[in-house]
Amino acid sequence: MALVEVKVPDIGDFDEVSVIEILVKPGDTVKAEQSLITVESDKASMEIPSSAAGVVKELKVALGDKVKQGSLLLLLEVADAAAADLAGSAATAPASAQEFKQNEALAPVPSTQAAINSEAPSRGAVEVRVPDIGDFKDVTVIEVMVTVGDAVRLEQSLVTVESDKASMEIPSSAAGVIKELKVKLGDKVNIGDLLAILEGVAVADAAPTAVRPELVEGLAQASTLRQAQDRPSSARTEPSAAASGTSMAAVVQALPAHNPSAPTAGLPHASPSVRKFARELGVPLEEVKGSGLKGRITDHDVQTFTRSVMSGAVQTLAAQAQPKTAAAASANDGAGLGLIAWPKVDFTKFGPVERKEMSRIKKISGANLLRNAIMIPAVTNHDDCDITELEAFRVSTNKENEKSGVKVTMLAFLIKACVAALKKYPEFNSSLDAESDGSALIYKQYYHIGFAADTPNGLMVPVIKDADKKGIMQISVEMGELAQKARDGKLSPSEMSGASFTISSLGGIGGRYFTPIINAPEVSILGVCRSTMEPVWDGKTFQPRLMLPLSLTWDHRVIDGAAAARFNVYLGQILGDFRRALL
Ligand code: CAO
Repeated sequence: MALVEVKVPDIGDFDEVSVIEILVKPGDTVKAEQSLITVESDKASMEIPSSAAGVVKELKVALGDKVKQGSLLLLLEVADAAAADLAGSAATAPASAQEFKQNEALAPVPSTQAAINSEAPSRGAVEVRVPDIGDFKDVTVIEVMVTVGDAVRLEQSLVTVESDKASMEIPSSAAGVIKELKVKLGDKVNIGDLLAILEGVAVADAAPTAVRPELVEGLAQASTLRQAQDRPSSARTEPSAAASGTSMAAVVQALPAHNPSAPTAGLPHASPSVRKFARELGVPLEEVKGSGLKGRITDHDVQTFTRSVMSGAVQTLAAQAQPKTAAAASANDGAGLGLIAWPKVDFTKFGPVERKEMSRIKKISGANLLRNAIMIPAVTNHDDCDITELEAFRVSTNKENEKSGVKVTMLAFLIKACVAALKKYPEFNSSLDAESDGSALIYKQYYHIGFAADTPNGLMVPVIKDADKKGIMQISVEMGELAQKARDGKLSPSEMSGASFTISSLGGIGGRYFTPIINAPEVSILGVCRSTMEPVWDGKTFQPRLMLPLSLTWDHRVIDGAAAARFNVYLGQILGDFRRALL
């Protein structure tokens, strides 16, 4: 066995191209001509095949690397005889590069295109045809990037065509407005086929060469000459020839037919520009469902996928691979989020320890909290409100009702005050519509308020249904019952579901402010801490006032900071004087 270096073949004048896919890994057995990597310029992509059969020993490139002719791609272990042959076969290995070279040559050929444009039906209208693609026959239109009425720039991509080895975008030979499209998805096209008719053409871009017969003739001759030079026998051409539009037909025909069992078979189909777009957004193309011909992924598919992920309607596989429990989160290496690994520490080195399994509720709520914390662009507004009179009223009410055994809590007032604020600012009582990829809001016309309850087993969120239709006393009673059920672990699923807004009160415990995590798919949550008597300036003197700290967390996709501030101010006004809720 011998070790052979596999390098980037002749790709013409292209200085550097990006490695966008690596189709093999160390240990893989590859056949001669099996695709190893995909490289891409800004106009075309191609797969670079192996020059020999063997076993991949070492990869020398990574995704995103820039490579050029002669760059080392990988080390291949091949049989000795094959290694001996390889030097001789090296000249044919770069053949595939000619395809790429030609693909690239396709894009910037306005001069050749201008020649074709000489057949324009009238001045101001230009026919855009398939440029010189040599003997390459019947390429399929896999993407039409423009529609009638679109204004296009010179060299703006109009359609993407695909052979069995490469896809390429065909640019417009002139600037103008698309008057007619002459191809549709799935059509087979060849050199010279009419793609579109432009009108209102920017004559400066296209006309000068298009209407000069002597130049047209010269170009036509040059084109004929090139085709004659580029017969299969001249599979290897000089880079300069590629740049001037060398035919790729001979080279393409010399390539092996696409092998569906090769590693490329499972790869998503998308044009170079769509791949680039997906990479910029960090979208894993293999998870995107293509709506184009034969499942081809379009720009729109990438946008739709992104919206779905942002709204929470869809999770990427990486997100799904995230831990199902908070405990697992700490064990996870963070790779799914592209984070550095979670520290793994042997705590026994520092002192005695005891390991205890987390409760089932903590594991479940932890996983939900993790998702909500990561996926919601959450902001928290802190504010204080004056509840001096309200607390005095609450205390006196409880004294009057001592015999009834019903204790009115501050939380019951908070629930009623929140209902009033939710009615005034309905987006706080909404959810992103997961069905429409998060591009619409569902405004709830009910007011079911969840409240966080601290239980021995962990955090639970029972829900007071239809809080708008209930009085303070009824809410207080119901809250006491639900809190007790939560502590006893006896809450039914229906008693914990359907909340449109949640309050988390730490008032009975203490603290100043905190940043509660939104309970998705709700879009906001109110955190409340312990009220304290504070000196408040009334314009003349400092007055002792009971101030309640409020922390409102909101989803910035749905709510703006100004709306959040208004919500908090209004909530404070209601708690300061409940008569305002009647206005
Ligand atoms: N400021 C000052 N005192 C307050 C207060 C506030 N904001 N809120 C409640 N209190 C007082 C109450 O008046 C009560 O005092 P008395 O015993 O003298 O009447 C005492 O604190 C205890 O109240 P409570 O907590 O039993 O009752 P509650 O209605 O305020 O709350 C419940 C009920 C279920 C929400 C609460 O028991 C609880 O579990 N809170 C924790 C919620 C939680 O864990 N949130 C964090 C979620 S994020 O991890």
